[in-house]
Amino acid sequence: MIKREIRDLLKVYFIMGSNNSPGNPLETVEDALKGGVTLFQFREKGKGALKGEEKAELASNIRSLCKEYGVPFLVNDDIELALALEADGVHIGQEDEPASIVRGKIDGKILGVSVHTLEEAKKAVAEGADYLGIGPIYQTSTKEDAKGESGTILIEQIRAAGMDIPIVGIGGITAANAGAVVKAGADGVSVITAISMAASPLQAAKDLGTAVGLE
Ligand code: 3NM
Repeated sequence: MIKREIRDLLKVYFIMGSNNSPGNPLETVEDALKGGVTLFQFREKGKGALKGEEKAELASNIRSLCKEYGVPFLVNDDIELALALEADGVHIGQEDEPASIVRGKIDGKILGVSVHTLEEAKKAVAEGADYLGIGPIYQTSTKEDAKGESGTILIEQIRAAGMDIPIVGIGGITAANAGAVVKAGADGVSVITAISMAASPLQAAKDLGTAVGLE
């Protein structure tokens, strides 16, 4: 996939697992898809997360929904699940399998890598990342082991270093602060709470689209 397309996919990037949704997770995801999210990541982690068959079944149902709405579907960490579901890609963190190994396993699919320093960013690019996830930009309580909020400094450093890799910001992002993340040099924003916990995930997705300048 060419960089231009990935940049567009990152604009309103919705991440969710069953424990992020107060109601039926499939209904939440469908509402968000109707609201125009541009990319979806299945992230089944943390307290009460589903495992085994239940996890695979939910992932498969969401995968089908995303197909229906023409939105690419990524899986967090679980490469085997991603391959089994013919997902469009995988997102990994620094504590997961090295990007270079994952790249070899998912030839042709999208590879996203979370980075926290300029060095990690350079390494991820060299190892074949298609985009970088940078966060937490703002305070978040969604990820149990999240680092302290760092603002947009790293995004600015990466751009100042002349790197044009697609970037998405994450952590505590809402329609109110998403514009600042894009202004700092990100191509888009990824959110859990701002959509999954919204009274209307559809409206929340639309509002984020407007905030990042989506036509
Ligand atoms: N990764 P919310 S922060 C999944 O900093 C995740 O890498 C982060 O959830 C990182 O939009 C985060 O609810 C949680 O703040 C984002």
